[in-house]
Amino acid sequence: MKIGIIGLPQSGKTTIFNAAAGRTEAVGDYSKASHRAIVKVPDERLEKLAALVSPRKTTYAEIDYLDIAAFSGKGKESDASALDIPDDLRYAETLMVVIDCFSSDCKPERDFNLFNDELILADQVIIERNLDKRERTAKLTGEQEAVHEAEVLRKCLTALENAQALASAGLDDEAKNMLRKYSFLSLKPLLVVLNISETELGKEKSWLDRFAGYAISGQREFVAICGKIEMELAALGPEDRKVFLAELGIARPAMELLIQKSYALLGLISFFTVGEPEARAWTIRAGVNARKAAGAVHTDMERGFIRAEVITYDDFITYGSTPACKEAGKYRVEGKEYIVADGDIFLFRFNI
Ligand SMILES: Nc1nc2c(ncn2[C@@H]2O[C@H](COP(=O)(O)OP(=O)(O)OP(=O)(O)O)[C@@H](O)[C@H]2O)c(=O)[nH]1
Ligand SMILES: [Mg+2]
Repeated sequence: MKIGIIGLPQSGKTTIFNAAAGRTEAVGDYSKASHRAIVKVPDERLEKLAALVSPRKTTYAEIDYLDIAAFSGKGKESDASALDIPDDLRYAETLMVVIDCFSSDCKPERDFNLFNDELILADQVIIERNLDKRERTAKLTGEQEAVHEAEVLRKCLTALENAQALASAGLDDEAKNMLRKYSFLSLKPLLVVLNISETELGKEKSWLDRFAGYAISGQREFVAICGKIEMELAALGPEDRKVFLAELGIARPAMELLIQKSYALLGLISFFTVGEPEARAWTIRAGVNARKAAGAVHTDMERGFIRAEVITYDDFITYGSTPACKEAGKYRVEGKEYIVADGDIFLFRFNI
């Protein structure tokens, strides 16, 4: 999964990137430098499965963090066409926006609104670049698809002109699917990181309450962390980290919290494949069927899907192996429409 870390200049993007990825890139140098890191998603369940089957290789799910300085902080006044939005950011599934809540003169609500305006402007520019051509094609060909696309784009433009993010423009799934090729930023789920100061540790709840009115369930969620401290924690070894976390009263390090929140925001779940060569965690959206899940492993498995053989995580841990689960009657055969449950262990049968 790709997560783009964005926000206004000097909001602490690189600090949060370091905290999330355990890196030590320079912060506070006004460099607006971009960074990228791939991190393993910590996964206790995968570790327990690996301990049981001793595979040659254990492969964690991965998150690809991009730290990108693309926003000016001028909000509506900015020349949106000059905004430098790299393709990498367009391909991100989630945007993590960092808000300065640590400076003595911070104005987080204003900053969030400025940022949101720029997000909306960036999408508006894309539509303005495309709408004329689409409407002309629609008129010329009269093709139903083209007409529909032009209509949806027009509806989006109206929403954006009214300062509304596309995420809250009431688009149905079919419209969202059609719009996928435009990679609109304001349609992406947003995890807002309130970057609080060291002195505000312990008051995360009141920061979250302050922004409760901005949250949109499943679209825009908030988390409050102190980037500076988390960055220092992330640079420590696991043992030292535990000691400091306890001393600071932090329940979960940002490294884990940000992943957990992103998974929840996107409605992601994990399934596992477990064998002697490799034990591996896979990430998919909740509600996906077995055939689609097979496709996450390999497109051939989706195309030639025959059936899925399934053991639940708890059963595998209880009985300790696939043969033991079979003997205990805990081995199921499911068809392509079976909806994957979090923690399912699969063996996909397919033919090509
Ligand atoms: N006190 C305090 N300072 C912070 C915190 N997070 C970031 N800073 C400071 O804010 C400044 C900017 O941090 P960066 O992480 O470089 O910000 P940025 O958004 O990456 O900046 P650009 O990439 O240049 O736009 C640095 O001096 C950081 O030390 C925090 O949680 N507490
Ligand atoms: Mg930076």
